[in-house]
Amino acid sequence: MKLLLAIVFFISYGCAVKDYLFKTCAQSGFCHRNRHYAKEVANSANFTSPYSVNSIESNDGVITGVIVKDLPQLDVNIELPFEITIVEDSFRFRLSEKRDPIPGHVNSDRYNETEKWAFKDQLAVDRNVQLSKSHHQADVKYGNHEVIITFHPITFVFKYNGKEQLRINEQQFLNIEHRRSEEDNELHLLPQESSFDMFHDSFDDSKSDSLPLGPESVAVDFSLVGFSNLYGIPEHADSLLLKDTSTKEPYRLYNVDIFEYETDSRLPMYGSIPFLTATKPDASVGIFWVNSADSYIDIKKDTDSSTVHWISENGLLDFVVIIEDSPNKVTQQYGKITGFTQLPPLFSLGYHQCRWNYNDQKDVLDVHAKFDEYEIPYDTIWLDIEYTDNKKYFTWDKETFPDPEKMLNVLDRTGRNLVAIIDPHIKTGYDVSNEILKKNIAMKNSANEPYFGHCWPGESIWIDSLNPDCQNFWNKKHKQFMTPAHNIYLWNDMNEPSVFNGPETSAPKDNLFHGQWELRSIHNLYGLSYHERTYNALLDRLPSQRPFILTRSYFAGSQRTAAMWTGDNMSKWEYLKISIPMVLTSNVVGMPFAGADVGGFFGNPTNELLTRWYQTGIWYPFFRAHAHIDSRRREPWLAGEPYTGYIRDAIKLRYALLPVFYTSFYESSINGTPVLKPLFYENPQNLENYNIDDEFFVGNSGILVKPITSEGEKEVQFALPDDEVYYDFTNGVLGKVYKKGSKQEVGLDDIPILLKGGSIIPLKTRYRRSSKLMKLDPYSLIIALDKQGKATGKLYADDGETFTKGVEVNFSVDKNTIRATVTGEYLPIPIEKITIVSGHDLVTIANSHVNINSNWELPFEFTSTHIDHDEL
Ligand SMILES: *[C@@H]1O[C@H](CO)[C@@H](O)[C@H](O)[C@H]1NC(C)=O
Ligand SMILES: *[C@@H]1O[C@H](CO)[C@@H](O)[C@H](O)[C@H]1NC(C)=O
Ligand SMILES: *[C@@H]1O[C@H](CO)[C@@H](O)[C@H](O)[C@H]1NC(C)=O
Ligand SMILES: CC(=O)N[C@H]1CO[C@H](CO)[C@@H](O)[C@@H]1O
Repeated sequence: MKLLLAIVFFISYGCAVKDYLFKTCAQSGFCHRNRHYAKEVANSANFTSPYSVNSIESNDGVITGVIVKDLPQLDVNIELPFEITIVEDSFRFRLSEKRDPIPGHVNSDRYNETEKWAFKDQLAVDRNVQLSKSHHQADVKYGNHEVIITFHPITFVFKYNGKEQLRINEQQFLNIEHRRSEEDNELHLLPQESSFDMFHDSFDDSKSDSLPLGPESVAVDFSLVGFSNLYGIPEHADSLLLKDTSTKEPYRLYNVDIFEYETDSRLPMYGSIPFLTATKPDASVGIFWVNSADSYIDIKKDTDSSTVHWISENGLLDFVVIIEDSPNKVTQQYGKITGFTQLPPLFSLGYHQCRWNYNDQKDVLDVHAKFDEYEIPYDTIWLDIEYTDNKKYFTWDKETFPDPEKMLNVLDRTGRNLVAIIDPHIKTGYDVSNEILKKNIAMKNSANEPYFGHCWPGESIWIDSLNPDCQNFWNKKHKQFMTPAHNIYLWNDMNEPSVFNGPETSAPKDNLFHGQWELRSIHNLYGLSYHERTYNALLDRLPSQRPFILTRSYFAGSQRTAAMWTGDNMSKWEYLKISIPMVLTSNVVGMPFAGADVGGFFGNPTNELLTRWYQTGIWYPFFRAHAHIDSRRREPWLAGEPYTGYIRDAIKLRYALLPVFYTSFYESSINGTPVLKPLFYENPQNLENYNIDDEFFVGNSGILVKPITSEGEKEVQFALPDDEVYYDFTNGVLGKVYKKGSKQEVGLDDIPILLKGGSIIPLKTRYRRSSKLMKLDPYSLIIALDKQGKATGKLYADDGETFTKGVEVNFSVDKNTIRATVTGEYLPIPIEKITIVSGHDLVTIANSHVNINSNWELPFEFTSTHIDHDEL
């Protein structure tokens, strides 16, 4: 969020700028050591790995065994027990370390609860897995999959449909840094190992982050056979396609409040999802690294394959390998493990108006009224930290917000909502923090005393949201603060956690949480644990209402309960451009409810940039404008004509497309389909699609978009993912067939869109002030026939608010007949207009006044030709 203030804060405390630079791999003990190890192993001709499989057996579908780490200079073997299970049809390997407890307060086990947060509730375990073994190897078979495990040196070779797809530890980078004392350390080192920063973190001595458990990292390599296109592992301000890092910094996953960064960067950001995918025309793989500690990922690409070296600071060596036919199926399998996105309440797919800050109640209601005056729909207005009494969450500033209930009621009259911010840092010295201390549910320092740090309110404590005991308290606080309004929702910011005076802008890694686990082990899932507590609190308050929460920090599994945005961007063209691959990446890894601040957070966009950002932002699954406190006001009407008109048109187009977005989210909530979908998902056969990240589809709707993201752009040229016919659909208006390779002229009012032949899309085109007021509006159908004269499409509709399932309608057209098949129940689906286009004809069946409430058919004929066509 608000980094300028943070900078001022640091400077006023006399710290140098370099204090808040982030660790590079070379400066980070465990990354440094593992890169060093990999290099030495790769360069030594006679390297013999110390690891071997000592035993393996199968018991009721669960395969267990022990890997031994044998150090010849020691008399001891380090025992590393492992388990292999087939979860939701995918292969999971989980390895731990047998350790003797260390006296003292720290939990000395390896952290093994990442799965409790990342996975959905109940995973299906396939008990039909078959194990056969000989002296040197074992063979694991499940479905069309086979894994050959060689005992020494250890390798796993994965075959799918008889073809080799993935090899694990082929490079022998497997490294499990076992428990040892500092005194004995020399004896425990292999010649290939470095002992850099094993017992002391030298990065920032002033912040004195201790390493009470010494070295504990886990690492291994994955060779992807025949794959050179890799995706995922957000969050980074980088392209959709992952890059080779042999001569660069590795990708880092460590949730931080980053504020100095460049695009084209592997630096860590606010969230992390340790899921990497790779695709080629006949197969796709996914690697889900189940670890919530600080992690680095090195990628090396060769002409026809890639190697991934994954390194985490501690925890288990725990990963799931997914191998399927297509990228869609990989995303789906991942969702079967971590859960699919919640279907968001309908309002949250509308337009969100935010800035830091709307100053008072009157300001909020003025902005609210201006939307109607300018006939611009919106659903939600947001309050940043200044609404509180001196940054004390769960309070209102009584002077500026004397009657929040009245304000909420005014918003409610036109179906509008409020989102207020509540962060995990709690100011010291008022009843909320006093109660947290009394109940012993605060994050602790390494001495197991409550940790005090600095954040927006000044001195603060942090709620330990890993502690189950905090839930009742959190429920109670939310109930008190939010009652009785039903149109208020929440924003969870700064939950990396961001700590102004901590190392790397976060808390010290030796801080302690429930179960005596170090922050080091759980760091990347703290944000998830926090927004899940908030989600549960909202459900506790209103059990039948779907909650809406925006979170800045997130982890694998966050999609179940929250939306994310890409943090604090700059009002510059390059940030508009990079927002598309960032949101696409989030969709590839199962977190579709994502967006970037429209307009950019810092600075003042030109009117052209602001207009283009709205025209792009309407496609973000999460569509919110936001601005820094020092940025000039930029609500849509302030730009003036012609810009305000263009922005209004863009927002109205988003509202017309709400049925498409809602249906796409519905599909995503049952099978993980991306809402913003990269072209290679639509057609993995065409290799040209693999590197396109400035174009995308909206779910499976057939809507293909290429936003304008550079200044002064006058024309646009689409890349087409396949040989189907595509119709021009600029600004949502159906036009001619788009001629492959042609350049179209675009004005500042134009949003370039194509509609794929074979699609049927439902729209709601009447202007209303909010999505809630559109509830009973009739639909229009747009039908674009494919080369065979056929089309299909989907609509999902429900009350938009509760958990009651609604109606699913499958539309199809064949042989000049429109058909609808209906499952489920909701209000009838009224249709007022149907437009059908084929390569040669366009017919509009206006005023069709159909009410679909059960299966339905309508024959049609092409009567009028409105379109002047180029050849197909
Ligand atoms: C391995 O090779 C290195 C030189 O590359 C040599 O110094 C070392 O003694 C060799 N070790 C073994 C076990 O043969
Ligand atoms: C973690 O390890 C502890 C101790 O071995 C065990 O009791 C617990 O069930 C494990 N938790 C998970 C999620 O595996
Ligand atoms: C709609 O189509 C999907 C496949 O796209 C199918 O799974 C579903 O059963 C269909 N529903 C109806 C009501 O025909
Ligand atoms: C979409 C977008 O522009 N995101 C940027 C927002 O700002 C953060 C830095 O604060 C960048 O990292 C993102 O790339």
